[in-house]
Amino acid sequence: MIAPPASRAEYVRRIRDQHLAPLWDVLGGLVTAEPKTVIAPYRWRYREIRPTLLESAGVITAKEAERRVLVFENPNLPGESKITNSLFGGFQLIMPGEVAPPHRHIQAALRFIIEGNGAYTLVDGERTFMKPGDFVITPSWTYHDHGNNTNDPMVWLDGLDMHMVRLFEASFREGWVNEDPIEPTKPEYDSIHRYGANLVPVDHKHTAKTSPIFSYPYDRTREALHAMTRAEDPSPWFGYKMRYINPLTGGDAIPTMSTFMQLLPKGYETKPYRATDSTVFVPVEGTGTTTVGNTTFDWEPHDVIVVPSWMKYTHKASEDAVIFSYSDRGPQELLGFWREER
Ligand code: GTQ
Repeated sequence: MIAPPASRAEYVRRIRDQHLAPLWDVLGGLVTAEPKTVIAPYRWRYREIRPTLLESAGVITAKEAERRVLVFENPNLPGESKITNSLFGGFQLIMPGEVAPPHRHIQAALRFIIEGNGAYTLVDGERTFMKPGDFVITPSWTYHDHGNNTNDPMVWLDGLDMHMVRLFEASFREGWVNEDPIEPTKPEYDSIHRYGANLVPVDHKHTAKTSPIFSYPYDRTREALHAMTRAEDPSPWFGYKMRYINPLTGGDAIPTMSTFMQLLPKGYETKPYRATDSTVFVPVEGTGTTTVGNTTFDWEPHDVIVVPSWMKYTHKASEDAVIFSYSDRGPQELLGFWREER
């Protein structure tokens, strides 16, 4: 028999030397009865941050920066490059004549186009030209660069799954042979022509986890939403809401991040809703308000709003509004974590 310790506190102090700790002191904080979020609800106003973003062009070139991005830092997590606990968000700026040099990484990226018209991102040898409202993907481990041959600055939202990759300590990154732009090896829009017409090349073997389509242009998304408004009543919780999918699997376009676009008719107010996926909303058209807990944010196009996990929220549209959003719902669903309450 081992003699009982002098006290619990003495015991706990002693086991620390063996790199052991008592679960009974931390269990309540680890296995909570409901989701506890560290994320603050927040809203960035594009009107306020746009001058700051454009100013960055005078601070550093896209080439020097590799990616000239202003990172959205959740106010509760300064210095962590997190817009939510699992997601990265930032606004990337490419000025006329600039190229952001080629590289590839395990981290997948989504691009949601904010401002400018006609700069390109090249993914896997294929150039996609970007317009506001387009949703563009960069699958894991595909070489990509971005270039702007237009006369205007180009701005898009970057969403990356880098904090999930970091959690698993699974990051790899490689530069291209040099910093020059990659020469396209495929025709422009090849992927959307090949896979975006409810057709698939007969010999295609689907092995990639990510959508074979690199660009989901806004005009098609918008048309789909408006068609829904003519066919049915809005959902009390979402208005008219669509999820971007990989047409070969029916799953998310990017397996680690879910992406959505929704339409709220003028005057429409959604009923309180919450889910375990902290979500980033980016209005594209219209104005309105989002209430999260007891905070109400008014918004207009290109603002960025964060709604934390399991906090009740409602959206209200003052005019017909279209809102893009992204979250970690997909990976939560795959792992069996995701829940919602209507
Ligand atoms: O465009 O490849 O916002 O690698 C952060 C890391 C964008 C990109 C970001 C990146 C990129």
